[in-house]
Amino acid sequence: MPARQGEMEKIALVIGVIGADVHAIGNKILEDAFSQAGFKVVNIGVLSSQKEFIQAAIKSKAQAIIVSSLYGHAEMDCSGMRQRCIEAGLDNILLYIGGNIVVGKQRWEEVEARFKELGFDRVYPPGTSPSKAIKDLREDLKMESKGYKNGGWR
Ligand code: B12
Repeated sequence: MPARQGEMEKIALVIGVIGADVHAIGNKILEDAFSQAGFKVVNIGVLSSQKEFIQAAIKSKAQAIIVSSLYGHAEMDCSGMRQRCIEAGLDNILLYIGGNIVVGKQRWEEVEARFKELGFDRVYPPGTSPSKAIKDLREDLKMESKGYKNGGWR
């Protein structure tokens, strides 16, 4: 039986918390927020490796990987991730990251620049609402011009 049109056309996202990080609560909130915005959310949860993000993205044909990191070690955990995406054939996948991505307080412009250098398309400071990332996804994936009312059906 064919899937309903809306189900067929939902844009898939992979979300998760990278590295040895166990902070689980924000991850559940992000799952709810992206789901309610109409995206198909593949949540790989906490303690996720780069490989697990990439495999989930391949399997789900995701258009974006949304990385969370709360414990401050994101730079180490995300090193080489863009290159691994490319090697896995995910040439154009969007990479977003947010949470508390560095240890302590550092100048945000410098933090953002370092993560852009690592290949992230969007880098969010602590406390950023999921709605900001949803707005950016709509823009970066050109959803409006492609006729998407939200993450789901056209
Ligand atoms: C609860 C908590 C814990 C619990 C986690 C329980 C669990 N299973 O979830 C426990 C006790 C296990 C814990 C342990 C540790 N923690 Co802790 N923890 C917290 C605390 C108090 C709350 C986190 C939380 O749930 N917040 C509520 C949720 C809703 O918010 P959130 O996680 O920030 O997520 C939101 C946003 O960040 C954002 N977001 C997240 N990802 C993304 C991605 C994108 C793209 C976007 C747009 C937005 C976004 O949206 C989310 C939803 O609104 C914070 C302090 C704080 N007030 O935030 C410290 C905190 C995160 N922990 C911290 C630390 C240091 C640790 C430990 C290293 C402590 C230690 N020495 O052992 C360990 C690390 C353990 C590990 N391996 O991960 C630090 C991190 C410091 C840093 N990055 O510089 C914090 C900030 C405390 C502090 N001020 O020092 N912790």
